[in-house]
Amino acid sequence: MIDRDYRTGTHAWSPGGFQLGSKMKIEAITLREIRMPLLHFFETSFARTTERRILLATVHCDGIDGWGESGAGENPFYNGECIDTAWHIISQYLAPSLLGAELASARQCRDLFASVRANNMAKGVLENAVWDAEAIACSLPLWKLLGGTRKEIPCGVSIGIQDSIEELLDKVSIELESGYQRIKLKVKPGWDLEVLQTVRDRWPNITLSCDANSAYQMDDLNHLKEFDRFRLLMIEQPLWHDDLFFHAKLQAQINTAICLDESIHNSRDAQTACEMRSCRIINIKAARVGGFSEAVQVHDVCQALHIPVWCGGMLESGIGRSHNIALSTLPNFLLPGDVSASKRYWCEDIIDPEVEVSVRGTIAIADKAGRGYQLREDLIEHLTVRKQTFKGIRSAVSQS
Ligand code: OSB
Ligand code: MG
Repeated sequence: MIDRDYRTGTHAWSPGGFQLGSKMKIEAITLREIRMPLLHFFETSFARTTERRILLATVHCDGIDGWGESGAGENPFYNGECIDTAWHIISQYLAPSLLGAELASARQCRDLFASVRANNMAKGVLENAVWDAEAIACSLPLWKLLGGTRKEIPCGVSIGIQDSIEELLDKVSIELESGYQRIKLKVKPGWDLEVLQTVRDRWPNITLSCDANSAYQMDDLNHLKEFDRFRLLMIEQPLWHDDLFFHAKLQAQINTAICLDESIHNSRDAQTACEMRSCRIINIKAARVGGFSEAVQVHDVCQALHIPVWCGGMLESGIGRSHNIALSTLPNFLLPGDVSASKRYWCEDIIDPEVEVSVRGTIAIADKAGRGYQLREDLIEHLTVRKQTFKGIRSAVSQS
């Protein structure tokens, strides 16, 4: 059992742990950008994405390579970060702080990065790469190192805005046939009530939710009240990306549970949102909160306050996807996550095996050490358009 105290961040027992006195020395860090075209465009209230530009980081320590994926988008539209800001912050600030460090646990990354404000996705990709390495060094599955308990996780899908309702209905029906346990529809003004009504009429009993990515304002209160008739599991982030106060006002006036995504950057935000009743559900993305350590703390705060959580996604490649799966094994991940099969997004994923979802809409958790999925390094190399290795303090040894 792991006994976490979320107020102090201390652990009574560090799972796995290194042998007494042994530490991981961060000898070098490699950043790379890979490009992966999506099989189908993904449209939210803020943008349509057709090709991902993905930032991957590798930490090289004691002969072990740990990998992380940033989650940052191509543009600063979901939050204030994007791949290019993350690259800048890592190369100028975070990599120099981490290089040469001797760490007893990946949790120590937070202290090393504390002088840099915000930029959670830049911090998270490095911290998660260190967790990835730590799991291998401890010969433990990453999910066990994080404190996970599930051997199987429930999966949902997030379906973007389509060019027509007919195309959306086709997509929903394919995902339901695949077994997914929850359908989430992206909504925005003009793509909401009619769409939800059509889907609800056709499938009266499915678990349905929606995600507005901050597309509404308090002036839309009467409009948002109309969502109640669709018996949604939740409405995700209806209002401003940086708001807690007005979400609490809104939650008091609608029946549908609000789930917060963009507004939650750390465990204090989670506690504030829960205590203010800004939401009844929280979506956790390790990327958005700056890595696994904070993600676990958000989980623990919500668990203590009886707020269920689920794992969000950022159209990740197999590395981020495998990390999301590991996180989803923690006990308070009570609702199906946006953690779905590789083949929904990619013609080929960069991990082997690819992530597969059973006909019951679940992913089985591997008992292997580390992330549980091998990397296809040749494919990663082939997809790489930019790469930089940092070794020693502030010296970039190679750039291509
Ligand atoms: O709000 O959850 C979101 C993708 C990009 C940016 C924000 C979001 C999303 C998704 C996709 O909903 C989830 C997935 O990876 O399938
Ligand atoms: Mg969301």
